[in-house]
Amino acid sequence: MDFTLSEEQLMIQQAARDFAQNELLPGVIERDDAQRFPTEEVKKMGDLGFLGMMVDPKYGGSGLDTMSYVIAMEELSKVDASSSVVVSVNNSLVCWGLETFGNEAQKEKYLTPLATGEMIGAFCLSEPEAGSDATSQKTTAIDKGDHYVLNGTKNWITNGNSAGVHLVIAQTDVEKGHKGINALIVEKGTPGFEIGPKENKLGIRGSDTHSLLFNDVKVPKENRIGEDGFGFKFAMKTLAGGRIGIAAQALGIAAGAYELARKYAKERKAFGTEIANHQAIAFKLADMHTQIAAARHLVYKAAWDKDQGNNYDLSGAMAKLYASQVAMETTVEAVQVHGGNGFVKDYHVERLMRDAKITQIYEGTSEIQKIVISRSILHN
Ligand code: COS
Repeated sequence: MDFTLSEEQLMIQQAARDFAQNELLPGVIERDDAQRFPTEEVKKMGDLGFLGMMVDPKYGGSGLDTMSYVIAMEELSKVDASSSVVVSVNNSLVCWGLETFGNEAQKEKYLTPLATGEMIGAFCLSEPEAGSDATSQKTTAIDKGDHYVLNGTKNWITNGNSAGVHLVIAQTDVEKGHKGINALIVEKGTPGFEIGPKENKLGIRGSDTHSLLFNDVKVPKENRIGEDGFGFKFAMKTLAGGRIGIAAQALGIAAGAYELARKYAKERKAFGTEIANHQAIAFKLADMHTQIAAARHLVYKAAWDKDQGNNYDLSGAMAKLYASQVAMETTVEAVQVHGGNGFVKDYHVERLMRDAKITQIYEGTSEIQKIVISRSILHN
């Protein structure tokens, strides 16, 4: 196993770093404050190929590996997790799901505009009573021959209002339990499909999180992904890869906070010297650096597993569990290193601390990751 980055991966890392510094950083505080979606920034990321990184070039993607994707996610997330979550959802949940399990007609119609950033996608699994308990879907997709009729509510949907296409998980046959669930491609604007109010969130406030309401929405049968009843497996397999993207996001948030804390500690003086010369601060930086390095190895290992064609349920869950914990701990300590300045918005670390929290919740809470990990180590 060799984690030395290739020339190409180093170029991608530099391109993502430059984009984050030049395009994301200038408005990031203001977007967070105003809860404004990064529309222009997402468009530019599409132009640069960040929205369909792993998609085959014949569908407009960049044709890169998962390693390149996590490297880019880390760099973007150091600065703006509200923008990087768009990258993560579009790449891992929407494009990957469609490319891996969609048919040729679905790929031609939807994957190309999604991979190029002409439009973005959303992944709609969570419901008011089915977040972690994902098999308890209350949204129904009743089979009417050549179409399904969709009814129900989805909650906390990232890109909820901005997405042009939604992958919606719904129950067709209650008797069959999770084997009666389908995944449907639903276009924004379909009659009966309403976007609910925007959520007012603790973190990733620039991202666009909504509930979605489906009221007798007609979805053509050709928009079902995979065989009848494949929807739950689709969601699980897709989320397993999504977790690697969120682990990389958590890693980036931690690394971004650490870099700010390190710089600040070398500039700020107290008791006649830079605070980095006080062991109380130096040891915090040592801990952060060590934990981030460990998190990065787990993230790279999960990405490597995916690129090798190995099963990545376990390595992805471990990467997400640990990197999100490191994101939380590092950002809290980065605020502490900044003292009073850490508590005000201009220094960025308070935003990173707020943004870190969601990485322990979405695409499977830390408790869900522990279910996945413990089942894997106990039952295999
Ligand atoms: N890949 C493929 N199939 C999977 C899978 C995976 N990673 N994980 C589970 N499955 C399959 C199982 O094999 C089972 O199918 P079979 O009965 O054919 O064997 C089916 O899915 C149901 O699995 P299970 O019986 O383990 O379901 P549980 O209700 O116990 O729940 C967890 C499993 C907890 C892992 C699942 O509900 C989960 O991941 N929940 C969190 C969902 C989530 O991330 N929500 C956030 C929403 S997106 S922001």
